[in-house]
Amino acid sequence: MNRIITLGEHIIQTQTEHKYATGELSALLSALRLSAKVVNAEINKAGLVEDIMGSVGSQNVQGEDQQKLDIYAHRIFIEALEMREVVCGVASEEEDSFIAFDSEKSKNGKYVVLIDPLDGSSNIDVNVSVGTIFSIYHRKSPQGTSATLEDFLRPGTSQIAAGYVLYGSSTMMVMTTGEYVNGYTYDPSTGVFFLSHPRFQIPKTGKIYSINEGNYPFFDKKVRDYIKYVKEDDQSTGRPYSSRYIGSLVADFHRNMIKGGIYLYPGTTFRPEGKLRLLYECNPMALLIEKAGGKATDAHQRILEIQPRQLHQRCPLFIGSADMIDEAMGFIKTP
Ligand code: P6P
Repeated sequence: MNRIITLGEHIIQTQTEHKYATGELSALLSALRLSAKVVNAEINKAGLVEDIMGSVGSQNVQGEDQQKLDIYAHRIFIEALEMREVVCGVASEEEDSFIAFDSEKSKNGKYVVLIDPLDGSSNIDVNVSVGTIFSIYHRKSPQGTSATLEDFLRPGTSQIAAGYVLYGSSTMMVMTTGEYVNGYTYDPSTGVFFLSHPRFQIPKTGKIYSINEGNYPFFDKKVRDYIKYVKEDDQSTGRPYSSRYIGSLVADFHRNMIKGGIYLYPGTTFRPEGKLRLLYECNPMALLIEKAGGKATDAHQRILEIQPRQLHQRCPLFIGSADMIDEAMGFIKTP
């Protein structure tokens, strides 16, 4: 029988391979692991406990209705990260500005975290999978001082770790802290994440495309030409492809990681920059996909090379199997 490795053991095992590891990143990842378990328990009660369903009547900086569980998840992750005192600050989708932790120990923390605490949360009321997405950097500002905006406005190539939690038919944590992407499946009977997908690789190609075709009239002609192409009847190239769109980035991304596929959230005439946020959605997913052998682009450059200007800036996202991205960029690439 294969030795079962828990997430905690695997963090220690992979971290001790780094000769300068001090255990602080392990403590940070442990805070994310704990928060994922707590949020998972609450999500699984949605529908049973009236007061956690629906929206709170406020909107986040994106102008999106904040769901009760959005705020709950945000609070759980922020508090867990602050408690560990290895992070000097956090930027969250649910807060207009970044949060600089003010304890002396936190100010000495080496890391900053950017997070979408509950992505796809509008799906909770209809029992569809949702997720948490996180991105971790070494701070730029000197230890012993408060976090600054420059700690967060970083290209994705500088991430030292990134990952997501998928609260789905089973709850999984998928992350990279170095060379590989590893997937861990949660066992609710023991309250433990176990390594289930070591050294995750996305298939080089696939036959699934994920896009909200309801926006078709508002896409650039290049995107519309690509969508027409994937729907043509040409068995020699395996077309038409299958359309799969859950409306939850983490769920669509995870399915494509396993089966191969492409996820597209292009710009539109009413929102040329697209909907997804660069820092805590596109960058972490782009790091994961490249480490897993796939590609991620805004149709002009690698997502990871975009130099951020604002905390909540959006960017178009084309992400998935390398050959499918290349095929799509044959239609969509912009100079
Ligand atoms: P649309 C959820 O709000 C999200 O940020 C992603 O998780 C998801 O892929 C996308 O937006 C869905 O957007 O416009 O298709 O409803």
